[in-house]
Amino acid sequence: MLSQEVIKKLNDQVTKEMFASNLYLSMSSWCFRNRFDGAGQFLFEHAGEESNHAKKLITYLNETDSVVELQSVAKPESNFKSLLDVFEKTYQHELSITQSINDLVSFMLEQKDYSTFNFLQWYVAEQHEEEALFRGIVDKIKLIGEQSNGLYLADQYIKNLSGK
Ligand code: OFO
Repeated sequence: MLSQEVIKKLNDQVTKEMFASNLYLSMSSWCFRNRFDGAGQFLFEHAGEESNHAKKLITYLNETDSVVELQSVAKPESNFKSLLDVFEKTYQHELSITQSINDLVSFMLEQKDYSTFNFLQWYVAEQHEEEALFRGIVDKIKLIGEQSNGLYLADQYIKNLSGK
């Protein structure tokens, strides 16, 4: 049995994961519009992962007989300055999600809710991987350069990360 405060916080995290999913779908479409098909495909798949993160939380809430209250999700931005801008924003977004997960973890410890604390460890590990993944892409775009040839190579590099 989860406390009402824990249920509220987990529901809020569902909204954040759904926002991330929509944000990455929006970024994916910007990439396709700008002929970065590799990045578009990568972000499209990643949006699916974010939606799975939300579903995993919903399943946990259902398993604990808690009320799932879906909230409205804010409109993500749809215009970006460049491929680098897109991935710098994904990286910043992942940092904000990490902060949110860390806050949840601290809260569960304070509350002595060890079951939810344990459940959240999966998200802690996931955030570590995602931060490294997106920071790696930002670094690679900078390294390859933003000239037209460089951008093509960066797009191919990102394409090969699909599914990671
Ligand atoms: Fe990209 O992170 Fe969800 O949790």
